[in-house]
Amino acid sequence: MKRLTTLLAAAAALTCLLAATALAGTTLTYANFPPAKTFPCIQMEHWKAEVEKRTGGELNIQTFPGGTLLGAKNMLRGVQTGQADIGCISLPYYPGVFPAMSVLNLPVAFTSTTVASLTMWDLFQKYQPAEFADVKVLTMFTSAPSNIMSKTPVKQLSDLSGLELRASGSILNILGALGAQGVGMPMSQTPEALQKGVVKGLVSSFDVLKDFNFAEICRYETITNLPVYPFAVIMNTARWDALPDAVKKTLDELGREQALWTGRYLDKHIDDSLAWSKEQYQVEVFTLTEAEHAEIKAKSSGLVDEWKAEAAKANLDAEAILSDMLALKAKYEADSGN
Ligand code: 3IO
Repeated sequence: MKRLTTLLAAAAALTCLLAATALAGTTLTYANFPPAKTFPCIQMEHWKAEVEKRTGGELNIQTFPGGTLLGAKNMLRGVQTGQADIGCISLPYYPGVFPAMSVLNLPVAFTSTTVASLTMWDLFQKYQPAEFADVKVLTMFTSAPSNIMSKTPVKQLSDLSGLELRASGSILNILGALGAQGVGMPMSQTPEALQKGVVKGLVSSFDVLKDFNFAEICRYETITNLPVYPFAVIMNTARWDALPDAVKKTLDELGREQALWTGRYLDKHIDDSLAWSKEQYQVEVFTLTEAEHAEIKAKSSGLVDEWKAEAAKANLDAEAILSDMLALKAKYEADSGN
């Protein structure tokens, strides 16, 4: 009898718990690889707040910054298999996996994160490339154009000779062509690599000077306007399919808005970060001559052909994707209000 009472009590408790869960709606996990104050996590928290507000609490998001649920390299697989419901990936960490959208990583001289992020979103909507077929894409955005942050001054291109710099994707090839020693690794491993001296600097956007405190160790910054890093926020397909239609609609409506919000946030934050670094650590900023920019361009041009060849192998219309990207870039550059 005592056993039966215990069993009934347990059953009642379970029923209450299930009812409470139903009332509170669905909770999805969202994994991210870099620390909480970096821009991929700032945009994650903004998205979470918008989603919870717009669905009236029907959908809740539990965020995991700093690789606490999935790291930079197992993010894609972790979302595909459902270890996390949602994850944020930097596409250059997956060479060969995203032949279409890696076009955003080419040296085409983006000057604004907002322009690059909206260009990426529109291009994805137009082509819906097969490389994302087994996940649901919630939003896309890019980092700001990449520059050199280093422990020793890079005042001119010849200072790059043999210099070990952390990067990912196409920037590694560009560094090689310029005589530097590109070292490929995710951003989340870079603090340790800089500390240990495995690398003497990195090539990324200036937000990281403040958000990772890289300004302390990398006192020299060189404006190079190298490619942006494209990102995607992806969701497990089965979890997406299980969402109510109204929730799906809300999330779909947020896709472009989130790309725009993130672009604007980062463009502004780049300026804040550089100003903070000058004040806090008196970092020096070097600019290159026009001839040096021309040299970078000339030595990077082969990358576009390499990308085209890779895209063609994946049965993509490379010429169309590239020209559409450049047209979108020009359109958004002309439209300052975006
Ligand atoms: C980046 C990645 C993680 C956190 C902050 C960041 N700012 C710019 C980037 C881009 C980058 O270097 C990368 O590896 O994705």
